[in-house]
Amino acid sequence: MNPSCLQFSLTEEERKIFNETGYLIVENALSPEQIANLTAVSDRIYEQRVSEGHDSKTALFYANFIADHDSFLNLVDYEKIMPKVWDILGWNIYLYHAHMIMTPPSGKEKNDKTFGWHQDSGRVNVDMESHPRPRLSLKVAYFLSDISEPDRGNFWVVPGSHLNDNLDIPLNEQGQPEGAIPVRVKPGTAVFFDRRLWHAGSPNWSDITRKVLFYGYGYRWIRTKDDMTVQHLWDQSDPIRRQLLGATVNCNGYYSPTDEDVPLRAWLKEHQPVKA
Ligand SMILES: O=C(O)CCC(=O)C(=O)O
Repeated sequence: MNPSCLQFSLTEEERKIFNETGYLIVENALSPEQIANLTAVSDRIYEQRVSEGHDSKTALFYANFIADHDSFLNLVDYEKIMPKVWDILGWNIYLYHAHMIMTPPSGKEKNDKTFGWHQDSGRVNVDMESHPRPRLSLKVAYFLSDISEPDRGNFWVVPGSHLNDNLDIPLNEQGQPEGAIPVRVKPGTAVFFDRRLWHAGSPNWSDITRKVLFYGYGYRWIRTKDDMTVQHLWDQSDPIRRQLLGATVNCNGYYSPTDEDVPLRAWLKEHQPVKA
C-alpha cells in the first residue's frame, strides 16, 4: 500500500454523513479508463452467462468474481477507497463478499410494486440480540453505468434507516417505504453503505443496462458470504492485500490477530499513528 493513499482518508464531513445517513457517495472514484476496462470485462462475463442460458431480461447476480480479472482484484485495496473503509471499520477487516449485478432493461411496463427491501447479512439480523444492530460490515458499490436518472434499475435506500431494526413496508406491497429514494449517480461513482441500511435493487425500466460491482468489507471473524476462492492469489499479493483476501496464520488469528495476521495494523501505526 502506498502511503499516498492517505490523502483519500475519510474526512470528518464524510464520517458525519455516513454515520447519520448510513451511506456515502464518492464521485469520480473511478477514472474513465477504469470504467471502460471494468465495463468491458463485466460485459464479457455477462455475455458468457447469457450464452450459457441466463435470461437476458433478468438481472444477473454474479458473486466470487475477484479472481476473474486483475481489474477486479485491483479494486480490493483501491487507494481512493480503502482508507475510508478502514477509517470506518478499523484494521481487523477483509473482503468477506463481492458480487456483480448486471440489470438489463426489463422490457416491462413500469409498476408500483414494492421492491425487495432488506438489511444485509441474513440471519445475523435475527441471531444477534442488540439494538441498534451492530454495523459489522459495509459495502462499496462501484457504478459502471449511468444511473443519474430514476427508473434505470437504481439502488434505493431509506436514508438514516440503519439504526432501525424494522422497516414499515406499504400495505398490499404497493409503493415504497416512507423516505425511500433512488440513488442517482454517474458512472465511476462509489457508494458506501452500512450493512444495516435498509436498501433494495429495483427493476430497470430504461433501455440502459445497469452495471454495478459490490465489494463487502467486514471484520475478519465474519465468514465469507460467497465462496471467495481467492486463496491462490495470496502468494502474489502484498501483505495488506493478502489480509484483505482473507489470509491468516491460523484460525485463532481471526479472533486474536498477531502482527502477521493483520499487517494493516502495523502499516497504520507507521503511517497514520494518530488513528491506529
Ligand atoms: O442491486 C441493487 O442495487 C441492490 C444490491 C443489494 O441489495 C445488495 O448488495 O445487498
